[in-house]
Amino acid sequence: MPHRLLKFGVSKEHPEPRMFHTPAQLKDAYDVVIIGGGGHGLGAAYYLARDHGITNVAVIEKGYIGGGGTGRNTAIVRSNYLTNEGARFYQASIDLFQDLSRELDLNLFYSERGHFTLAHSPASLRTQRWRAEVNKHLGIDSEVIGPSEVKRLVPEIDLQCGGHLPSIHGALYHPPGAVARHDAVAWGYARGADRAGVEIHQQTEVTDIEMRDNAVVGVHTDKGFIKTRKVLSAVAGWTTAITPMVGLRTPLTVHPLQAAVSEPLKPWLDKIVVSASLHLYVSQSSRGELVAGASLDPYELISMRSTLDFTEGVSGHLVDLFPMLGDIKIMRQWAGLSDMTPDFSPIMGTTPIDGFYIDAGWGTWGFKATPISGKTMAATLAEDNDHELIKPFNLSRFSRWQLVGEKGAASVGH
Ligand code: PYC
Repeated sequence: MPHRLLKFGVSKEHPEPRMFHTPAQLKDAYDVVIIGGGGHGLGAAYYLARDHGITNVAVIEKGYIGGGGTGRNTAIVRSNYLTNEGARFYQASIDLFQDLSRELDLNLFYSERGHFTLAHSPASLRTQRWRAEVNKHLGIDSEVIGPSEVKRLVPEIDLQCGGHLPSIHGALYHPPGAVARHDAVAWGYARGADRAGVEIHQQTEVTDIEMRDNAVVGVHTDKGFIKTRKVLSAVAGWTTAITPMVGLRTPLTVHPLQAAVSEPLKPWLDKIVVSASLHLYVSQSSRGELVAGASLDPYELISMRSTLDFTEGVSGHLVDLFPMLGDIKIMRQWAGLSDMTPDFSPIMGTTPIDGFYIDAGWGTWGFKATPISGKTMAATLAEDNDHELIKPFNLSRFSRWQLVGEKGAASVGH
């Protein structure tokens, strides 16, 4: 054990600086209040300070930072989307992710693996071709490969899926697909924002938003009232608790999404494998655990309880795809909340309420958008104008019927 680590372990003090400060109390007023201390809220705070010099900012988090969707996903990063709007947006996120460990001076364990979306039918292969064409057009590395190439790149896979399901016809292969340490992304943004002067208030709950003449004038919390003219709601699965405070209607529905990790295994899977037909995505973490998830629980519910039904399904499908996993143990499982939109794209930007901005609709694709959502929401708040990249995702698209249909690029059937 390194001497420094041993000294730290036996010391009664904590000689290392904390990741960020815990302010004793709220100030009377801030230029911006961000509701939600997940990756998106903290990212927005960080880029408000870095790109726009706005540091009189409070991030209000009712639990602990990164304790919501940021810490409950399977940490997959990819940009192989179906629409121009989606693919450009997520590619901009990858561009930021690739340099983020250096930028935040924190190892985010960003690891490019290559991402396979398996096709179990000719129809599914056609969708993957379409995605590949959109991707190539935008300079994103994606191509359709046949079953023998899948087998060459992932030799452990059973192309016949144990004979229980349609065999694998091919895959969309996306080499830049990656995984990252999700908690570290929240911590890195929190530390960067804190160093710039942003205040992070954990264990503080927003109870109401004060408005006058259709404009935000303040935020009520369980620790007191704050004056502010700009509020960003970045609370993903809790959005439907915040939007009624300003009388805003959204088409969001909230479903639980579950995931699990296995006991640690020797490294054998260096790719990310997704099968919509099997409702499965899996990668191997740097600790050797298989990290696997499924589709949404098929009912609307605001609950983060795990179910045995999920464990049985995910385990069975893992064995269908990789028969040698029959004896491994599932070590942990958990659930998060997915705020789903009808078109599977996010809701971002300005709203009809002056000073109220929204970052929601993150469904099952929020983690991969963390850096670009932080950056574009910061620009939108600073300029009170939707950033170019997020214009297509404005809430008003639902009343204009200009949806950005990304269902075909969701990892699993929902
Ligand atoms: O969209 O990449 C994805 C994803 C992974 C897990 C759930 N969704």
